[in-house]
Amino acid sequence: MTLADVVASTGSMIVVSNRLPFVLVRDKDGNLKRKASAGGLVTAVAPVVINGNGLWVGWPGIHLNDPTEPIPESDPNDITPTAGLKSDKVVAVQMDPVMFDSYYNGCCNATFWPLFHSMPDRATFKGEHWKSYVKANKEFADCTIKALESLPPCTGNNDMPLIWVHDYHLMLAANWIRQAAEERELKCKLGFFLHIPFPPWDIFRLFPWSDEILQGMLGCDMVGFHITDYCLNFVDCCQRNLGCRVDRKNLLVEHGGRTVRVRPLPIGIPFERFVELAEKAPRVLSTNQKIILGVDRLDYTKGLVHRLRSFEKLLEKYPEHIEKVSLLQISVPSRTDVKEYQDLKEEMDQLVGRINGRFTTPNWSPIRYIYGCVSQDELAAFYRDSAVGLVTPLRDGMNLVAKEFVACQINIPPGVLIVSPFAGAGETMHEALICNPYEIDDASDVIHRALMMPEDERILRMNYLRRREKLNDVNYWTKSFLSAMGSLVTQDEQDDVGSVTMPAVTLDDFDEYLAKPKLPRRQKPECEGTRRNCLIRKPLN
Ligand code: ADQ
Repeated sequence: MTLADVVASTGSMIVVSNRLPFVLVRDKDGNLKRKASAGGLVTAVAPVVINGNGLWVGWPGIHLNDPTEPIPESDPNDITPTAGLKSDKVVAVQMDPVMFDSYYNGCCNATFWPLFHSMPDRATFKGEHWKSYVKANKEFADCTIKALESLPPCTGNNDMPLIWVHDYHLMLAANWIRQAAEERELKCKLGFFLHIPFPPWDIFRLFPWSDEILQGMLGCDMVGFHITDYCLNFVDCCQRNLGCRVDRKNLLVEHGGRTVRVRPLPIGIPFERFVELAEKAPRVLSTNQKIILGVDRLDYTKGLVHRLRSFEKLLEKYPEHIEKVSLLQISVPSRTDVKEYQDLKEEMDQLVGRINGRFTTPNWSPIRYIYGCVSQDELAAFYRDSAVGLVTPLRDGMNLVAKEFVACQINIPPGVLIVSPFAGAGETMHEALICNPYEIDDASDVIHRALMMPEDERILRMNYLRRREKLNDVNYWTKSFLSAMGSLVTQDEQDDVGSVTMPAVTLDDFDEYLAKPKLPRRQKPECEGTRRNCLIRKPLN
């Protein structure tokens, strides 16, 4: 890769998310080990973090009795406030476990998750959870300020550090980061991205502290959502809750003497990585039956019960599919210590049993149900070899499974994607068949149509879907974020977001970067070349 191919942020990036891009786990001897996470977010922002010599702030996935406990491969004499991580690139947030539980399981998952998915009946509103949420966000804000202080001082607007706060766990942090940065005369730009839907005003206002949430988010210079609908909901709430002056057409909100940009930034997937996986993955399914595939976290927003009922209706209404078609549902366990999720598992187990009991023949079972995590190879093989991808959440910010399914559809003729209009993916993947998960009868007709679709129509639809996802992949998403922040450096003023490429960074590269040992306070890094073509900062270490 040449310098000219590379794009970077104009300043260092600090990513702030509930979780660090790895978890700390204890091995059988009780020693701490780091285990990398392979999520899309990590793949997307890793190149920008590395190129800008940036940092990551987040919870390391474990509560340490002694937050200074070193991990074995580090220098035990080096006591730092990074929970033993000893890295210059990571700020690990540590909290009292009871407070963390109240913030994370209480406010984030029992209040914001259902409320923002427009399921207010499932939401609980407790003052003590809210207090913990406020405290936790303050803690994240303090750690982010420490991270900001550790960066070399910036010289002007062009190399201002960029702080990127993620998701519904941290909707208050930005305002405190801004205030503390101003007090310390530290310059920075602040951006926020919400991975789940932003609800309409009549739902949002049910939350007793909704004003505070908006004020927290408006601490940013730019607030991003997956789709325009969520942006408009947010703008509407700012106007109606806080009385802000807003511009709906240009998605702008005036607050505290500043203008905050609101932008739709639909997330993508590492498309080429999924194509490669699909090309290499050995066949896992040995069957002549057509497979309808569902892949989800076991969560009530994903519409799994409705999906099973639609499949049952399909077998009732269209018995020609009996012994010819199976539903393969892969559900990854999620929030297993929460009663609602345990109840959902129980309901799914019973429903699978009942439908299988009703339709199974000596040579065939209608539903194959895997409750667990599958490897990326296996997942790619399932996506590739299925006739129908069934993505029918009741509500979903985007839904990456729909995108991964089309990336892996490399066989000719390809399969068919069915997607819910209540997922962000349903808004953007126009050539998929749209299916309202609440209309069980209608949904069974859509599945039948997908199973019977002629080859040429399947090819046409899948070609369009794949082309779009390839163009709008996860790197495009990161570049769009940088561009929306005014922090995208390109070779040429004429370059648009799509025409610049990101350097490929493997998870191992990123893991190694994050493990870099703590050094004395850094000086300003040297740049290669003049400001105009100073695309990569030369790391000091
Ligand atoms: P999630 O609610 O987790 O994400 P989704 O976008 O579907 O939902 O991502 C799930 C990921 O988990 C996919 O990458 C998928 O491959 C993986 N996965 C699911 N089941 C699996 C299994 N059994 N084994 C292995 N892997 C499995 C939140 C929001 C979404 C939004 C994303 C990204 O709720 O709406 O799309 O963030 O912004």
